[in-house]
Amino acid sequence: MRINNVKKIWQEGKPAVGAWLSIPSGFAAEVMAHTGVDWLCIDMQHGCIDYSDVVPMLTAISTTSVTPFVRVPWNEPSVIMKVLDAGAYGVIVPMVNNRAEAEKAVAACRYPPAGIRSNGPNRALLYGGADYQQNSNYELACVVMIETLEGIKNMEEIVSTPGVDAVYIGPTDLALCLGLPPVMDNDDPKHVAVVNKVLETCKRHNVIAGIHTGSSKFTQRFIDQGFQMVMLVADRSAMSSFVKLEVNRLTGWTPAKP
Ligand code: 3PY
Ligand code: MG
Repeated sequence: MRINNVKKIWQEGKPAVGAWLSIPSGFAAEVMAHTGVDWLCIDMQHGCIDYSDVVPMLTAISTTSVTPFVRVPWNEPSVIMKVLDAGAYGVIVPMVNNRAEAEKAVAACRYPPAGIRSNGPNRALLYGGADYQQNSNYELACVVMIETLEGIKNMEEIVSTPGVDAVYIGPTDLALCLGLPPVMDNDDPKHVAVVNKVLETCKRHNVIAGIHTGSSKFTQRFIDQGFQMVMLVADRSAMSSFVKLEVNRLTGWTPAKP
């Protein structure tokens, strides 16, 4: 089976830097796959993306060695299984609150007897290779998100759930549940304290710590701290901020009002 490059990076103790896809386009995914990032995540939770968009996006990413992840809309086994069947090498599961929910996510990613995944890896077999079913329980990454008050309270039991490869922080949902504005790159001491606690808990349990950012400044900070799954930039914001920057460089012309 094709190896999971991100898991290899993790095993070497290095950070894997990724980017985020919310635009439903195979071509946009391919462009993002040629930028030097280790992984891409197709966001079915908040991106404008359905399953029929996910498949050509995975196909486009697989023209490169970038590792494809999908964030599923919810902790729903049928959706987790379908994105894995389409060739995702990892799933990111939002808003995981406790051990039972973490176990549910893990079970959907693994074939029996380790889990409950149903057999039918149609595109995954082409991408992963003929021995996919024998090795996918090991190669595929199950990443659960901590970003709710209940998740914070149950951090220890979520992080230590067998089969959880990484725990990923959603900074804006985390901020909201702490009673703060939904700021991505967040310096509020209450926010920083939880982020540090997730990192410390992951380190203690030998689980990869991950976090979403909105800038290279915060990506660098989290890499330096020891996070090994860090999201650097999203397609929508990259497109929008670069074009705005160029628009605002011009003189003798007034930008149009959207
Ligand atoms: C959050 O900020 O809550 C996220 O889930 C990032 O995508
Ligand atoms: Mg979130």
